[in-house]
Amino acid sequence: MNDEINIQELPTEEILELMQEDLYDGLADEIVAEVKELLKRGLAPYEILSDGLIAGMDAVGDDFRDGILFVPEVLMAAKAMKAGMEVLRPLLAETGVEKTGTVVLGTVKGDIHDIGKNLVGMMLEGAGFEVVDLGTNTSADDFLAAIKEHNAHILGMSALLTTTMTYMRVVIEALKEAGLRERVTVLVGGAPLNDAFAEDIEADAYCRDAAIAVETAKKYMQIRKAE
Ligand code: B1M
Repeated sequence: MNDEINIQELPTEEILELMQEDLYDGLADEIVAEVKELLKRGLAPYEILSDGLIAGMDAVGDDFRDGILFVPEVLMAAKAMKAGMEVLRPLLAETGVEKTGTVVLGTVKGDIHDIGKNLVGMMLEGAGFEVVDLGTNTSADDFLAAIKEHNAHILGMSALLTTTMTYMRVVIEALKEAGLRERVTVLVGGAPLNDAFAEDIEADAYCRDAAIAVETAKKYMQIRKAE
């Protein structure tokens, strides 16, 4: 607990370090106060995300893998992360730019990890995309129905487990069968993926993080417009 710490007196670097510890300890109120303090100091929202929240979540992931943390603690950390992201959401999504295109986004079937996917959605909205977020545990049928209903330009799929990333191939095969594959750009992301996997399942691109997802989505929209 950092009850006695007055964050206003701490240098920015130390607040970022404290954020990583508080995220690890699942302290949502403290995370919210720290995010607000850093914004007051003029830090860019994306910097707070990567150097504070995501860095903290990386440490959680390492200790989860090594059996030091268990699901309840990781859930607390995820809750604290989401609380911090909620403060940043309007800033990441605030641009007022013209709609760039429509993205159907979801975490694939069998997988309930949604923090990275939510971040990608927020950043895409910030870049002017309309985002149809299908949530987690999304089946191929649900992806296809949403693509048709919203006339989507891009399908974004997220998977955090080696056991669920393979479902992306199932979705891409279903797109082909439905005659939709040429119509939609498929972008995939999530910690266990890489370029080779994306190529193997015939996705258009692998996106290592949310910023790259936005960059890649914009690039494909430009290619479409040029065609
Ligand atoms: Co899970 N979990 N988890 N977990 N969990 C991992 C993924 C794991 C790597 C932990 C570990 O062992 N080190 C491991 C997977 C191992 C593997 O498959 N090889 C694991 C495991 C094993 C499990 C369970 C099976 C544990 C169990 O029950 N025994 C279970 C599975 C449940 C299920 O899905 N069926 C499980 C459960 C959970 C919680 C529910 C407790 C919780 C999820 C809460 C939630 O999301 N609401 C959780 C968490 C939090 C994690 C870790 C610690 C953190 C994930 C995260 O949010 N990262 C994770 C360890 C890790 O990744 N280091 C772990 C922060 C986030 C911002 O990053 O999601 O990578 P990330 O997103 C990035 C990029 O990847 C990219 O951009 C994002 C932003 O920059 N990106 C995209 C992601 N999706 C994209 C989509 C795109 C583009 C880019 O579309 C265009």
